[in-house]
Amino acid sequence: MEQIITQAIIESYLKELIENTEVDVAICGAGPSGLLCGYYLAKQNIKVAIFEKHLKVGGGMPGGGIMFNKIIFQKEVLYILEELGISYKNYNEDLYVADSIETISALTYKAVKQNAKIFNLFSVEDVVIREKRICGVVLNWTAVEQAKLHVDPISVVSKYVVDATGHDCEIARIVERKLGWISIKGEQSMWAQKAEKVILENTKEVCDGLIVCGMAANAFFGSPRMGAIFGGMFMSGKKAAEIIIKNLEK
Ligand code: 48F
Repeated sequence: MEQIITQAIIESYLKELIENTEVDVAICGAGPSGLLCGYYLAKQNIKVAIFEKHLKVGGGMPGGGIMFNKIIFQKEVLYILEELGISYKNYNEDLYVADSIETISALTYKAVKQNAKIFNLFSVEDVVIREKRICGVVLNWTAVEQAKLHVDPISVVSKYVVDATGHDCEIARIVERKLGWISIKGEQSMWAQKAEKVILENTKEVCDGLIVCGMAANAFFGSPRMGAIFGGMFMSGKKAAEIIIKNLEK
């Protein structure tokens, strides 16, 4: 019995990992923007793998504001909450409150059910390049990174890479540091209204093959943070997917 359990886990995991060594889109980070992007891509039958360095998915969403697990949405994104089956309550004429655990659970479930494949405990430590294009991610186990072990990584090739790593825009930083193809302005201090307004405009392809979305997009372009309001995150993840869908159709 025990060896069968072991074989089933190893065999089924390796099969999926091998199947995902070449994907249309590699998303770095399973926070709200990365999961939304993955959901909308997978909904269009685009092959997408999401690599998340932590054990748990969700990024900054489950913690709500200061660990009060409530999050805020604007009315413009209620149609997305409804599509995902997330309940919400009206707070005032513009703002709505949702449960952060319900929201991240529903979003994760819907993304996975659309066939976005999530690999947790994988850190993206570098990118794959050809001439002046980003065309994949270099991965190692997070445990290897944390233990600072000298173990070589593996690679996944893709048509597009999405940096959805949040405030640190880790993937863009790698490209800036190693390749010098881009220049990051860095995140500004809190200004919720402005941050929510500019995040959509900031969600774009910043060099061939690399799209920034979510808080990584604001950090990239020197825009402010916004705290536990998530309308911008949702719209940004959706826009990143739309940019890629349009480009893949060309
Ligand atoms: O930080 P995170 O939630 O980013 P987001 O989707 O949403 C931001 C909000 O949570 C919040 C906010 C209010 O709206 O400002 O902060 O932009 O999720 C980023 C995910 O990326 C993972 C990280 O563990 C987190 O789950 N991540 C970061 N670096 C890497 C990574 C990496 N190098 N490889 C893989 N995953």
